[in-house]
Amino acid sequence: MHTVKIEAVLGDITLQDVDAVVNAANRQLAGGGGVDGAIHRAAGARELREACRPLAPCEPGDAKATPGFRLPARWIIHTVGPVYRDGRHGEAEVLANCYRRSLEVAEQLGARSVAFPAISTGVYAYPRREAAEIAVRTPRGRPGTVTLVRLVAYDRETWNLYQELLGG
Ligand code: AR6
Repeated sequence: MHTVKIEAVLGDITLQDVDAVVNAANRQLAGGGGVDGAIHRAAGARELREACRPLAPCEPGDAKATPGFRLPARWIIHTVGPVYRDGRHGEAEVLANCYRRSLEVAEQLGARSVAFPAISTGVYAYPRREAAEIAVRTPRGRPGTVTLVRLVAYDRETWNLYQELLGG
């Protein structure tokens, strides 16, 4: 049994040299803005859209995999985060499910290293600190074949939160 290492980096998820990158997608898996747009552009928008079409819809908290196409990563795991309202509509549970399900799918693929963006903290307006707590806590101590979880912050505030919560 391996213990999973959790690390935080500041950077662009499309450049991560890992087995699988997670995408913060929408239910239709149709591409969009933010990290979703960046992943679609970098992977190859046409191929990725075609690969996603038969997998849609993806419910919030669930995750589905496609090839990584032109990304350094071999797979893309598309998950759909919660739209944040007031924290009383099960948002935390759905966000934790995104991390949990993405790791399950990674296991099924045989991926050993997985990079996550800060799911739901952009357009979906999840408060950064609460989201970072879930991102750090959910993969912790998880048994299985994934040995590296890399939390990719795109802004310094998120990176600082990850460092603080990881005790770095
Ligand atoms: N690498 C890593 N992180 C990034 C990158 C990047 N290249 N670009 C943005 N981020 P968002 P959501 C960060 O809005 O809130 C899309 O249109 C960004 O700073 O991408 O889950 C989908 O189609 C933020 O911290 O995703 C959905 O409709 C984080 O990624 C909707 O947005 C997530 O921001 C999903 O919204």
